[in-house]
Amino acid sequence: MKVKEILAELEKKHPGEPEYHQAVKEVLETIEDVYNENPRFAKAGVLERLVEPDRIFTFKVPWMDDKGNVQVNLGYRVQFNGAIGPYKGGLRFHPTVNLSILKFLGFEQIFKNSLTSLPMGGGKGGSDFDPKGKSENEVMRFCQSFMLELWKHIGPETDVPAGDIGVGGREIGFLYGMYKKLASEHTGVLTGKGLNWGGSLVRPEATGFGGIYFVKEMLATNNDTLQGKKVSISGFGNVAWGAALKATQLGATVVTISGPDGYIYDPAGISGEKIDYMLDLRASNQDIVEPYAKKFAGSKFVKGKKPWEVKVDIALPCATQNELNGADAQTLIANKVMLVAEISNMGCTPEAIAEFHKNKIQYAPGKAVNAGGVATSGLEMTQNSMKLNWNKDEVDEKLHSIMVNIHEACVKYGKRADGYVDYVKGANIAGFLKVANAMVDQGLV
Ligand code: 2IT
Repeated sequence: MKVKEILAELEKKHPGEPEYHQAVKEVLETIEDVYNENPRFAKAGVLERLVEPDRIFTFKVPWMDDKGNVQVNLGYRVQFNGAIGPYKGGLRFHPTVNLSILKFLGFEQIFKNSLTSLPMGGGKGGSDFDPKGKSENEVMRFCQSFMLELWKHIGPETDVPAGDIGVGGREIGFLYGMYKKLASEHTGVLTGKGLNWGGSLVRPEATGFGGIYFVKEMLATNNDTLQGKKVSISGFGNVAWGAALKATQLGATVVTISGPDGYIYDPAGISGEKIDYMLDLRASNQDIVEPYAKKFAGSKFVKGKKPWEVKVDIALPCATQNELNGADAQTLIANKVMLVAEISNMGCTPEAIAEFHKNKIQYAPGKAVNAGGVATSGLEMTQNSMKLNWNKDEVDEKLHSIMVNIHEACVKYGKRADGYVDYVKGANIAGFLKVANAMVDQGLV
């Protein structure tokens, strides 16, 4: 196959997009064998078409701050691949957002959504808007201006955005309100909506819960469980919160969370009111975790460091891309980590993944582990279409069985002769096959 040529071509055509190249490289290298075994993929130019988004919208987002000053941000929506369903994926509001980041996220989303077994294509969007320190009115004015442009390109059967970093229930509310006003309709055009206006139970918890259900399955392959395990988590947002909640429920002790300012080490375990406090920390819009150590005795704040230096059984990156590098992986391995599962998107660098594989550490990538978030978004879309609401147990059961199925698919395509499971390969092949076959079936479009 021409993996090398396709990558070289991509780097030439789109220079300065390292995260995007990283995501594409990982997928192409792991699907090479199945691609070569199916000549119909090459004949249909599947890879050449798959690596380019269907289309990208870029727009200006002007808004006025509380002091009356005009501010201008950039807005984007990347509609990456719609072979198996409407484009689906989150919106990220963060100062680091650029096309490389959104194209990597949109590309990953194609395979993640395919793995959920629900009919959703891949997309992603967002803005370089920084929510840190902004007032609620400023956030609202920004969201309204953003939607004033985005609404032309989305719809419940076309493209269904949701949240990501910097976009939670509050932002989805402001975005939805503006969409509804412009389109004159109440419809499932966004997911992560409030419970009283079309949202689904369990969606807020879903990414973290799904991640822990997946970890449970990984452990079960070695007849092990979460009971008594020491767990480190990075981040302190929605994903970290859901993961801490479920891991604790299943008997693990979560000893860290982190922010851009450093990490919290709490040997007694982050449970109960401490997990609730994560929501207060996030709502304060300060993007720091230090106040946790002042509030809870026995915990400490470690300034400017990542939590991967703490000795644990299980490490769960829950913050952002490339947050765990080769040196971090070596530290974890020296400290006898048994399992690493990304609940953030592309949380580990290629060097870190290589360390885990070399040392036969159980490791699974974000596109499999964190698929519970978008899967539950898919369940929200189903409920919106049927105009009814499932109860908590119904949604949670569906989420659980989706995660068990994703794990099974990873094992099916990723198990090596010695029994070690390459979850990267397994997830990429399982996700790819469905999309590639759909693209071939639908002709050159
Ligand atoms: O990365 C992700 O899968 C998300 N941010 C959730 C996307 C969604 O449409 O629920």
